[in-house]
Amino acid sequence: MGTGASAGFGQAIAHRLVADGYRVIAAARRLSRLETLAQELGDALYPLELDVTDFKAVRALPQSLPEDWQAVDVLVNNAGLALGLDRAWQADGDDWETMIATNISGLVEMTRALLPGMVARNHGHVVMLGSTAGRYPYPGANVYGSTKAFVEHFTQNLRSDLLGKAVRVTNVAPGLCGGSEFSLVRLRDAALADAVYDSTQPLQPEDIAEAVSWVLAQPPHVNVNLIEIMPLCQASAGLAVDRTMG
Ligand code: 8X3
Repeated sequence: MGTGASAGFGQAIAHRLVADGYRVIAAARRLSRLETLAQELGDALYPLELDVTDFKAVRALPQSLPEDWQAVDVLVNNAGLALGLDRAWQADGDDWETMIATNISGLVEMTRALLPGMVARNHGHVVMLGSTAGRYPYPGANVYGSTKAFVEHFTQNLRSDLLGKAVRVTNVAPGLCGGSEFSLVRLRDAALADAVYDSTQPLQPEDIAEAVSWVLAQPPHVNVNLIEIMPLCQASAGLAVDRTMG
């Protein structure tokens, strides 16, 4: 099952995993987009209208699914968003709460809902979509980056809890990635969103899907804890020094 599957990474991951032979539950808020995906991908894809911040609906999983879709082996926690690039003292509190609700609470509730079945079957894999923003701070990332740092640490804490079980957990942490609604959602302006990728060759959702596919395809004794991916045109460029206060 993958969340946020109606666009961007989630849609590319759904395509890739169906091509890999998985039956995929594609979950997202926008059912009509999922139905279009189902038309493309056929019976291997089950479209599920789901808002990961609707904790009642999430907690009803997997029993609320049709019986032959209930034994979920793989959860791809992809649903997430960034809102705004304002400095912390100017940022919108509602934006912060929305990011926390989706990127943290939605992700942990999805995990809590599907993990018991994986543990009972002693078989499963939870893949998180983290971010380089959870590893390297930058101005304006404040709460977004911190939600992704939570994702990374939650992944490693799950690994601790799951030691001795055949259930794997991985954090896939991409950097600059185009081809999705990420920057449009964040900046709420098409021109500003386009400018993020100006004169770059960013990652594409298919690159992320390739990483998820590879992680899942590793032999059962291998757990990939973390994959960090940046486009060649991006690097961590060191710490900033202010020279106006000296
Ligand atoms: C997306 C990467 O650099 O826009 O999580 O924060 S970045």
